[in-house]
Amino acid sequence: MTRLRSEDDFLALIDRHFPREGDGIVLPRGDDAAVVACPGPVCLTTDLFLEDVHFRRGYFAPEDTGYKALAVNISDVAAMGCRPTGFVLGLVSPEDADREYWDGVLAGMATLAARFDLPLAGGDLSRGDKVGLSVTLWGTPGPSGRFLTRGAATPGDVLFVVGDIGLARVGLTVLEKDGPDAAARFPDAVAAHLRPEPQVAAGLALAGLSRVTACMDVSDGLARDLPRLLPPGLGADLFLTPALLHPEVTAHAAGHGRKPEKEAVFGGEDYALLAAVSPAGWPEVRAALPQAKAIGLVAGNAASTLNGAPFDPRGFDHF
Ligand code: TPS
Repeated sequence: MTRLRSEDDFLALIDRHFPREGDGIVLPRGDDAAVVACPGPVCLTTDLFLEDVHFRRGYFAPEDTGYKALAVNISDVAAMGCRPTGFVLGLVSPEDADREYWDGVLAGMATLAARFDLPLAGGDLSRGDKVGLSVTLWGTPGPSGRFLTRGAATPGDVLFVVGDIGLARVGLTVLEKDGPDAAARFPDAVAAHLRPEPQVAAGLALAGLSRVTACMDVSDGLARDLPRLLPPGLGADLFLTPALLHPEVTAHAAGHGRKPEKEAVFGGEDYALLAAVSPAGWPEVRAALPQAKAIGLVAGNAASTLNGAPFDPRGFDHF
């Protein structure tokens, strides 16, 4: 175990993983505040990633920790139909998180940042009782100039997802039970939990389709997030067949005597996109994104159904 001796020591480690120069960086890291170029309106998001609230050191490799802290923020920008363009980073380190630990965290984060050509514009460090990462990320719209928002769906719109729902929650459940060994039996679920893939290309494509009425990323589970997508007073009729679900979701549900569609909607941390499109626009969505899966229709009243039966939205809540 090599201790990080000082703040300067930590900053030097960050410099080893993240170049100071980058697209949009007007003043490289090191001054009191960052100076970045904004070509026009940007979307801005922030998400905390805290030990024992959002992850456990027992089964998150340091590289996975850095990756996911950034990925969940990129997912928010993707859900706005934007591409991520830069970020700042706050880190909290307890005494027992050594240089090797942070080297891994920063390496995992830097790999993802490099994939999206994302410069690190600045940040802050502190000692604390547990590991904590705070990422603030901004992004710019694609060629359409449009930000994809929530709240503009209308009755009859097709609801669809891009990405797996319920899979990451299965990953969390098996990791909490079996630790890292869970990957042997549920490899995709564990990967979905540790390393969610932010749907940037899909979000940009959807922003270019004018018949897409609303979009968000699913972080608290479909049941809890769906009401947040829809305008007040509207519900949804969801139709979820096992064919729409990942085989590891159906297998896990079967092993616990649960219905697979319930396992899927009461999940969490999917970081899939959930969106609505007018019926005439659904073929365009399918053509642009063959992986998009229709899961239901926006209903004219607030009562939602799942495979024909009424269901109460609920999911994960920190409070
Ligand atoms: C140790 N969990 C944490 S955050 C979240 C969920 C479902 C949803 C989005 O959160 N306990 C541990 N690890 C976990 N991953 C969870 C519980 C589950 P936010 O609203 O902060 O974006």
